[in-house]
Amino acid sequence: MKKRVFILLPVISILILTGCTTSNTVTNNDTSDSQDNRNQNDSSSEDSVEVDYTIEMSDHKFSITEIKASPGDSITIELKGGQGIHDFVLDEFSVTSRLLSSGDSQIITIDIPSNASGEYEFYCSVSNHRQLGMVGTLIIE
Ligand SMILES: [Cu+2]
Repeated sequence: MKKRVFILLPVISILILTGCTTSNTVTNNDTSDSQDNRNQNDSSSEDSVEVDYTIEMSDHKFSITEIKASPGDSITIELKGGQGIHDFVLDEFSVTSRLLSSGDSQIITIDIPSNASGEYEFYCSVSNHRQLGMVGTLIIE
């Protein structure tokens, strides 16, 4: 019986302490408001950037080498730089990304004409990366 009392006492004191600290944060409206704003910003940025593909670029390849889309689609690709410096070029639809190195990223949008079909090659235009196999295929079907 005595042991139970010893166990309960610290639990009760912890409850009292946490009760005090939570009531302090509730009365402090500034902190709770700023947390709400942060959450809203996070969700809105996710909403505004709906990415169809995320492609990482490293020496000397794209992490995804096959992209599929339908005529009239607008596809969004997030490019992430890795090892080396690379870009993403798709001549037929006049798409050229910035040069991206490790830590860089860029979101590009490819507007596919409604009369487009077939396969189109995208590639990295840096140095001889295309010849080294840094290519991929956009398949429109
Ligand atoms: Cu490259």
